[in-house]
Amino acid sequence: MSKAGEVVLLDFWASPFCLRARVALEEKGVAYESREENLLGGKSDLLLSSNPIHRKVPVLLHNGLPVLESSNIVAYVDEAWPSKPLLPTNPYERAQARFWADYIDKTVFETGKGIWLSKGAEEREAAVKNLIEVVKNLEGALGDKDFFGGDAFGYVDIIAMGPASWFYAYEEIGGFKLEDHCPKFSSWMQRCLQRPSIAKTYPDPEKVHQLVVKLSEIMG
Ligand code: GS8
Repeated sequence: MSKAGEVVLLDFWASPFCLRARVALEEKGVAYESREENLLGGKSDLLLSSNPIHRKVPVLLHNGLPVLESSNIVAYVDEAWPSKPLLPTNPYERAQARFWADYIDKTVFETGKGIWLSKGAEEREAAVKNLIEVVKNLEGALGDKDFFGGDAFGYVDIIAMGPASWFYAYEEIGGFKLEDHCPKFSSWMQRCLQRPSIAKTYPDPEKVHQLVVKLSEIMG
């Protein structure tokens, strides 16, 4: 056991939210055990007892204490293992980072859902347009920087890479290429994909695509 104690992640391979937790732990070099949850077939008692309100993954258990909600987990990991900070130290920059994380949380996954739950070409095109609008706003925040935080990969990059891991599925289902509309965001994604913390934890885009198609059949 490491000095920091036992770290367990209640995980799901394709979850954009679990990806955030895995990347944060990898960035900090924290040894952890990933326990894969069976979200469709039956959640573990540990998941239900540690997240009785939402009953969702990810749950980070640090010495048995549950930390909930992916953005909160990333911020917790940053505080509990303070070397190589993910959030900026300047209060204004921290507020900006939290603003964009909140914007991403409120928009990207839901807007993407509009694509895979759309019925017919018209609805699908409108949903694609909505997602592109959201990503264009993110491109505005990125500006000409390499990462959302500037030169260094940080908090907002982790938050944004979560839902971005489903973009290949959205492109396949929505019949568009994000790169054609948001080239800066696409380059940022490519840069992030080269980071060892992401390369090690990122789900296979084609498998995610197959899962999203299955989900759209179940939920559509
Ligand atoms: C969302 C977690 C979530 O939706 C966070 O952690 O940021 N706001 C939360 N988790 C999903 C898996 S990913 O789509 C989940 O656990 N779903 C199970 C269920 O809804 O029963």
